[in-house]
Amino acid sequence: MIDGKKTMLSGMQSTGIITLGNYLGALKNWVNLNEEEDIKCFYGIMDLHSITVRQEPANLRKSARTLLLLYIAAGLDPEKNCIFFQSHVPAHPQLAWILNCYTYMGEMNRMTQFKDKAAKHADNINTGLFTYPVLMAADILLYQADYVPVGKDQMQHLEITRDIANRFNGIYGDVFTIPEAYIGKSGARIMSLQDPTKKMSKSDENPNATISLLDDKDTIMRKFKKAVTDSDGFIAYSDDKPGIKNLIDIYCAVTSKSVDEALKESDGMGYGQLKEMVGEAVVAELVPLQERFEALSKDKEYIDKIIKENAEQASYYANKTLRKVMKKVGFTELPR
Ligand code: AQP
Repeated sequence: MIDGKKTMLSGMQSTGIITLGNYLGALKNWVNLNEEEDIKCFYGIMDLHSITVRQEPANLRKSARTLLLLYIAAGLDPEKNCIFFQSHVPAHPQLAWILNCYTYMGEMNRMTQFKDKAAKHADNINTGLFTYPVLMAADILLYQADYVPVGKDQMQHLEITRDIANRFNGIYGDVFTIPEAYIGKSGARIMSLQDPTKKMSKSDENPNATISLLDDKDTIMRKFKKAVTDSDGFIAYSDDKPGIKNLIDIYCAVTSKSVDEALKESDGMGYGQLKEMVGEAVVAELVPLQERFEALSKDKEYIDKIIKENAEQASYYANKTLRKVMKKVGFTELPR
């Protein structure tokens, strides 16, 4: 709770350009929250999380700024919401260190995302990758978040955040708000266009598997044309047909139509026509966003101002919580 409003925190890692999956599963839902006057929203550009995987410095810098621009171009209002770079608020790693000391190895060992990510980056299984759920807990708890919008894949992280917060509160009194999952209107889970049994991920090495938010019209249409489907030759919405199901899910998430409506519209179509219909809907959604992105890219002064003001705002709230935590733990206050 901040200034009498419930608070919400979310964010994305700034690692490459975000995908249609990140957009439909998260960002588009956040934009809908603009309307909720009684929720104060914090959105992080989670660059500290990005370095759990080796990053080229210039790319990391560029990805982080691009992500900020995409947040705004998609419709997040930076005057109303606090949109900040995680690395600009040192309270994040400071609280994460403290919380590390209140988190058990056994708990971390149970994190399925660590297993997945470790398998993906077998040459660099660093301790940051292992403990990043604790940094995520710090991200959430610093802003006393009441809500965290989560997909199924993130539920385990919210659970551990709640466990750590409850443990800490149990020792020191009510320091942290215990966050709850916020279930948005559409919880679309978008799958890879090349392997529809796997989620669409910005780090996928096959560029045809993902739609990047900055892909141009021809690239989007070409990628949909190449999307893997099946050899049945008929359109149905079923788990047995993950490629077709994914195309329909994308269409519904982009147009806000129901599955029934999508099936009616695609009645009698071949797979090629369905892919074209979905591709065109995605283009219609992304082109205006890309135009806003282009315009924002040219306004360095405005973006710099947003970065600075929001870093100050985020730090103000985060430091308030951190000071309380440090006092409770027993650290010596700096004499004034
Ligand atoms: N395919 C997806 N469908 C729906 N939602 C998705 N999200 C990610 N992929 C899909 C949601 O996007 C938000 C930001 O995710 P993140 O950047 O913190 O990390 P992630 O979940 O690991 O996303 P990626 O794209 O798979 O990143 P990489 O490849 O870097 O690991 C989250 O809310 C997530 O649920």
